Order: sequence, then C-alpha cells, then structure tokens
Amino acid sequence: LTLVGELGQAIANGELVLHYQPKGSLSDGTVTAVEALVRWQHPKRGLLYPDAFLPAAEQTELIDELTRWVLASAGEALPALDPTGQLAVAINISARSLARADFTEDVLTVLAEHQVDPKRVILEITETSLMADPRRAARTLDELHQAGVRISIDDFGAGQTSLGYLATLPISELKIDKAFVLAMLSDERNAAIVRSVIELGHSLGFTVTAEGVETTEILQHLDAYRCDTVQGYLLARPIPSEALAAQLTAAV
Ligand code: G
Ligand code: G
Ligand code: MN
Ligand code: NA
Repeated sequence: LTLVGELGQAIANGELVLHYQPKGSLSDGTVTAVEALVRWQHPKRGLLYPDAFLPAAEQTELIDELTRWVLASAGEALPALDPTGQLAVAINISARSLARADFTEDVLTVLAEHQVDPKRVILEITETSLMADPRRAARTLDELHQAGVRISIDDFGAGQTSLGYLATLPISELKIDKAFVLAMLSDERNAAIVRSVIELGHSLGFTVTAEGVETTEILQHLDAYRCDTVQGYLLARPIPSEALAAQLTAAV
C-alpha cells in the first residue's frame, strides 16, 4: 500500500495532528492568529510532514476529506488556544478543494457543526490555486467573505496573479512568500520586493504578513517597512496546541 493509500484510514484512525504557529502583530506584540499545519503521526514511520503526503493527497478526493478534518480539528482546538475569543485560526486550502462546486457549503457546514464563528477563520489560498479558475475562485471567495470568513493570499509574490484581478477579491491579508523574507538582508532585490508588497497590500486595504521571520534584524527591518504581522521561527515554530496554549497563557 502506498502512503496515500493509507491516508484515508489514517484520517479515520485519528493519526493526523495539527501543529500551530502564531502570527504576531508588529504594532502591539499580540498574537492575532495561529496557522494550523497538518502532520501525520504514522504508526510505523513516525511524524510525517505535509511534503510527504499532501502532494499525493491533492491528486485525489482525499484532500477534501483532509481539509474538512483540518477545519473541524482547528475549530475544536480554538477555545483552548484562545480563552479571550480574539484569536483567529488560519487554515491552508489546496487548489483542488477550492475548485469544488460545494466548497463554501462544505466549509460553512463543518464550522457550524463545531460551533466555530466564521469570523474567527482565515483561509490561506495561494495565487496558483486562484489562477486555476479565476472566475470560480472569485465567486467562492465572495461567498465565504459574505459568511464572515477571512481570506489570506499565501506565498504572495511567488505566483502569477494579475494585480487587477487581485484588487477585485475580498481579501484581508497578503502573506509575503518566505523566500523573499529569508533573503531580504542578503539581497537588496528581495528587500525591494518585500517593501513593494507591503505598499501594494496597504494601498489595496489588506493587512500584510511576512512569513519566514527567523532573526531580530529582519523583524526590525519589517517594522521599519510598516509590515503589520510576522510569522516565523523567531516567534515560534509550529507546535502542538497544548504547548502553544501554555505559551499564549504565559504571554498574557
Ligand atoms: O507544515 P510545513 O510546515 O511543513 O508546511 C509545508 C506546506 O504544507 C506548506 O505549503 C503548507 O501550506 C502546507 N500545509 C500544511 N498544512 C496544510 C493543510 O492542512 N492543508 C493544506 N492544503 N496544506 C497544508
Ligand atoms: O506555504 P505555507 O506558508 O503555508 O507554509 C508554511 C511553511 O513554512 C511551513 O512548512 C512552516 O513550517 C514553514 N515555516 C514557518 N516559519 C518558518 C521560518 O521562520 N523559516 C522557515 N524556513 N520556514 C518556516
Ligand atoms: Mn500558509
Ligand atoms: Na506561505
């Protein structure tokens, strides 16, 4: 049996786990959201990261089951992560799931089943996923936005979205691809891209998040560039919900 062949059973057996990585506000240091990142606690192979099983899952309908599982689990974890009710949870959405005709209905049904307020949910969607069928994607994002779900464009700068198209979407956040952030101090062209994306995002009314923030020096530059939020190993690695809940409580 291939790894992906085992995945359906693994979901049913409760072998998937979510780790969470916070996004912190540069203006006041608060954690505004946590991103859920899926892992597979495989009984024989140990902890598997998404690269090991997501690309194969994305070729099949298993990805839709996985997406529903992630939404449900993150929704269930939210109250413990966030006693104050301010925190949002960010979920990564694969192109194949976004393309489904009943994607919005699926998302809203799972959230309702787990009593999750759609306003506390951010869906992270890559430019590539949007461009597979831009008109359908725009319709889906409008429906989700009307239900209160926030939309974030993930890995921004790495894809090929037209800016005219982007400006028509109900987007809350742009996440600058970590490749630009990681290389920002060693290559001025990357710093120029980071500054430009921040300015573009702000001009269009979006919040801008830099991911892949690993050093205080990069953090200080992003602050000077007026970036809104940061995510990366400097703040925290993706960790299990119990560990994150303890950190968030300690930080209050
Ligand atoms: O988790 P890692 O830290 O290794 O993430 C690797 C990649 O897997 C990232 O591109 C991330 O967006 C993606 N990823 C992580 N969790 C999920 C998930 O639950 N669903 C989807 N579709 N992608 C995910
Ligand atoms: O594609 P997406 O942005 O959803 O995936 C996030 C990926 O980035 C995950 O694999 C996560 O573990 C990783 N990541 C998070 N913070 C950092 C960081 O500071 N540096 C690097 N190199 N990777 C990071
Ligand atoms: Mn992401
Ligand atoms: Na990303």
